[in-house]
Order: sequence, then structure tokens, then C-alpha cells
Amino acid sequence: MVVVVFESSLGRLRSFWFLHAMFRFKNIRELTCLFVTLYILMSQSLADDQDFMEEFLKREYSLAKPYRGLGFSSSSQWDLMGTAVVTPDHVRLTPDMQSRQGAVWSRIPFFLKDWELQVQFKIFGQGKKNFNGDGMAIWLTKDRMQKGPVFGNMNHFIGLGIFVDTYLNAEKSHDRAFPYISVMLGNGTLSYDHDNDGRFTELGGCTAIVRNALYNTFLLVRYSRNRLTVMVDVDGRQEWSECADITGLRLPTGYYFGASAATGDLSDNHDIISMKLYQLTVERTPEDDEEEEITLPRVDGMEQFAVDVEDPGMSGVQFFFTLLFSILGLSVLAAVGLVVYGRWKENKRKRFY
Ligand SMILES: *[C@@H]1O[C@H](CO)[C@@H](O)[C@H](O)[C@H]1NC(C)=O
Ligand SMILES: [Ca+2]
Repeated sequence: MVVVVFESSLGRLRSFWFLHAMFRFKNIRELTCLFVTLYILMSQSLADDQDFMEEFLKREYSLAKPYRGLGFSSSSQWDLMGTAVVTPDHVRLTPDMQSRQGAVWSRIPFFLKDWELQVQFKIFGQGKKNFNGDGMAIWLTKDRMQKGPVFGNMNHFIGLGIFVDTYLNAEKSHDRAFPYISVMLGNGTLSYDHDNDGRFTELGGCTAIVRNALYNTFLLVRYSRNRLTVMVDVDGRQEWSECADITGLRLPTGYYFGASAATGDLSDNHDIISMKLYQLTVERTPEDDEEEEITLPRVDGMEQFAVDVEDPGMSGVQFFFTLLFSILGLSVLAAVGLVVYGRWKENKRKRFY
């Protein structure tokens, strides 16, 4: 009996390692344990990959060419505000001129649980590198059509903000290059700190060279089972690379999608080409559905994102100079030592004569 089980299992296993390991198992219980462990490991890695079975484009939440009636028709699902204008090729949130703010907002509250938003955008302008700004943001928030200091939207927002920040405001930032994409979850009291590029409320992010890009630039935001993933495709390779991955993020439903942009003393064109919303089909466990309804966005274990405002320790540059000066100091000491030793030896020799 046992032998039969062994043989049929053997047929299916190809890896030499497993064969080798299996011959050492003396009874079926250990073998069962091995298979159960393997199964758990395999199913976990599958879940990690987030291979969704299907995705459906939801037109009512999507913004794509031709932007029929956008902004003025009552049948349109989107509103424009500020400097935003529609052309046949894009929705331009701001032109490359100083002190502009523009936005486009969905009219329909959003209730899907598992979704993916793919945004094609374009940021370009006359300004040389570091003489452009300020950037744009993608939103899924409780409020819509508000003006304010966060890339043209209100501060103390409630919901999700993904920022494409093209100008470095913070005085000290050795550890990141701009443009920088970052994620913030607002709960109404959290404030976006423009002077520090939102550093203290950031949940994740990455550098992405999106300005005056040669290729089409895309951003992907995926939310499923309290996990938020942001990916970018900005270098023409036509594949997503990971930008941020945040687990334990809880977002209420009934919010609105939007995109906004702002210019200040420095400027850029900020264009949205498309925002495509896909519903994801995800297998949900009964526990997933029993989850408490939440009324305010929050992240489990918020402490892990806390930024140390105090001395951040020795940076690579500091370390290099410390090492350099230590070596220089030791060399000087050694040189002085040699000179002193030479004199001493000479004096000693003189004394013999
Ligand atoms: C918002 O989040 C911050 C940081 O986690 C927290 O200190 C604050 O109490 C929260 N506000 C509300 C209203 O929950
Ligand atoms: Ca900035």
C-alpha cells in the first residue's frame, strides 16, 4: 500500500533533491508532512504573486480618448476644475505657466473592493532640470473638487493620494532623487508637509524619471485585500517595476477618483492621457468578507513608517570623509613619529662620538 503511494508520487516528482529526501523518510506520516508543507509554501508564493484571474475595464470609472463631453456634458462622468482643459489627445491639468492649479474628478462614488488603476500621463516643459514644478497627484478621496496646497487639492484630505513630485523642496535629501513618486493615506488630521515633500507622512515610494520622458509614462495602483501596490513603467520597457507595496492599508469605499496638478514659481505641462479602472476578480475567504466596515482610512502598524527626524546617523559621504581624515591623521602622526625617531637615533649616535 505504502509502496504504491510512493511509486505514484515518485512519478510526479522530478527534482532530484526531493527524491533524495524522500528515500530517507521511513513512514508515510513524515511524507504527508512534507507534502503539506510544500503545498502551503506553494500556495503562499502563488498568493504573493497576486496573479489575478481576470480583470474587467469599468468604463464608468475610466477616463480615455475620446473624452466625449468631458467637463461640460451632463452625461460625462468627470468634472474639470481650475486650469484643466480637454484636447483630443489629453486632459491638460496645468499648462507650462506659473501658479496654475487644475484637476479632473470622477462624479461617481467608487465602491469596488479589488481594483487596479492604470494611469498614462505626461509631464514636460521648457524648464531645465530642477527648474520645474510642482507635480501632480492621483486621488481616491472622500472629498472632490477642492482647491488647496497639495498638488492643487486640499490639505487634510481623507483617502489615498499618490504624488508625482517633480521638485525637491526639502533642503536636505541625500537619499533620493527627483521626480519622486510617493503614497500618502490621509485621515483628515494628517497634514501634507510641502516643504519636506511629504516625507513624514509617506508610506512608500520610488524615484521615477518621468519628466520630458522619451517614452510613454504609466503608473499603476492596485488595491486588493488591504494591500496597496504602486508600479511604474517609465523607461519604455513595457513592463511594470515596483514602486511601493503597503500591506494592512484600510480604505473605506464611496470615495472619488481624481487627478490634480499644480505649478508655482516653476512650472510644467501636466497631462493625463488616460485613467483606466479595472475590477479584479479575487477569491475571497469568508474572513475577508466578515471584515469590519471602517469609516476612516488607516494603516496597521503606522509606527513602521515613522521617519527619524533626529540625526539620521552617518551617511556614506560622512563615512568616507571620516575614514579619509582618519587615514590622513594617522599618516601625519606616523611622519612625525619617524622624524622624532630619526632625531633620537642621530642624537644617540652623536653621543657615541
Ligand atoms: C490620523 O493618523 C495619525 C497618524 O497615524 C494619528 O496620530 C491620528 O490620531 C489619526 N487621526 C484620526 C482622526 O484618526
Ligand atoms: Ca516637492
